[in-house]
Amino acid sequence: MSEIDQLRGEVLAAVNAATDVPALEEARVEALGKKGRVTGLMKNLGTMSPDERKVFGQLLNALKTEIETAISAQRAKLDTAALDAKLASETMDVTLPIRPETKGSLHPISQTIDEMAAIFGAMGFTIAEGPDVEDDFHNFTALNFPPGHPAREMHDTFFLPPDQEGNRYLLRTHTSPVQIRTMLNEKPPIRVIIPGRTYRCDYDMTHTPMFHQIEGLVIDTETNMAHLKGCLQEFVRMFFGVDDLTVRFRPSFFPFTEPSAEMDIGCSRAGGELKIGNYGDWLEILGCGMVHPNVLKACNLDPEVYQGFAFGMGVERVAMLKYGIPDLRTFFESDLRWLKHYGFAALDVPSLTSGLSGGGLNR
Ligand code: 2NL
Repeated sequence: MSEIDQLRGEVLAAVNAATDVPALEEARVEALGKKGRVTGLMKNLGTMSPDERKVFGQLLNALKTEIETAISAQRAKLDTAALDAKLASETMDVTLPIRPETKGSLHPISQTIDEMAAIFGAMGFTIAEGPDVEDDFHNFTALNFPPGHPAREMHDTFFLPPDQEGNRYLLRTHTSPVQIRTMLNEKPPIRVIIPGRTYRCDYDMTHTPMFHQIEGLVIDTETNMAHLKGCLQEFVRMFFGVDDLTVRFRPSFFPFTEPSAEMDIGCSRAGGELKIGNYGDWLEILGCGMVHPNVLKACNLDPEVYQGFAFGMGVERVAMLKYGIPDLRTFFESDLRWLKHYGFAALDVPSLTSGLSGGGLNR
């Protein structure tokens, strides 16, 4: 008994006195290592009578757990202290002037979003924004995802720990929750675009865990598929700078639109080079459809009175097509050479009168 108490006192003192990770490891090995003091006592159990072994074994196991807990706590303390020290030593003066030789540039994602905003802005759309952390209602329920729908539980949604009331939060998997918020807060007519970050637990050649979407929503009393077609055809013509660019629609499915479609634009892949234009081949560019009556109802809009269209596209994908960027993952590597090559001059603000881009490439 007292031997164990003494051992406990000495080991815990050594653990708590450790001021760095190697010292802590030394204390651990001395107690719990192969030749450690606790391990040594455990080896003695075999020589004891069954009754003695039971009592002594339990005491040793409890001691072992106690030591392990103390080691973890001390480790956490050392880690925090190390991080604090690192943060304290790595401060920088953000008020210092930039180096005169450094030229900043706009990321192609920002430039692409600005170009889209200029086009849709000229058509009378405004920009809406919303939180990246959303709840089930805005990200799924209001968008007509039924309760058991795979997307809700899909392993590719980032869920946050539930709050005290048990409400589940997540990182939005699309920008659609912002349209829901817009419909709940504003009266039609509605004409908004929503550019922003979205998140899915996925990482490979063509997926990054954070990516950007731009979605659009029009709600009014007479809005129909012809408006959808005219609006999106005009958009791609302006965006790709091809005045007579043709589009085609293929039937598709999204829970939040009915009917749903995917829109293709004309292109050519001759010689392995992608060219946008009426060359006979087709390239998928966005998804769209008429807002599902259930979505309108979830936003307290009467589907007998209001209807509208919505669309969504991936910003990275469209930026890659327009600017010939071959690899998605390079968008987020913050490689200065890449940024210099693909970035845009800060003052090259896209507008329909000055032009969207091109002349402004920092090349
Ligand atoms: C895609 C397709 C789409 C929408 C997004 C939407 C939002 C509301 C209601 C109805 Cl609140 N629809 N958004 C509609 C159709 C397609 O995105 O491929 N995105 C990358």
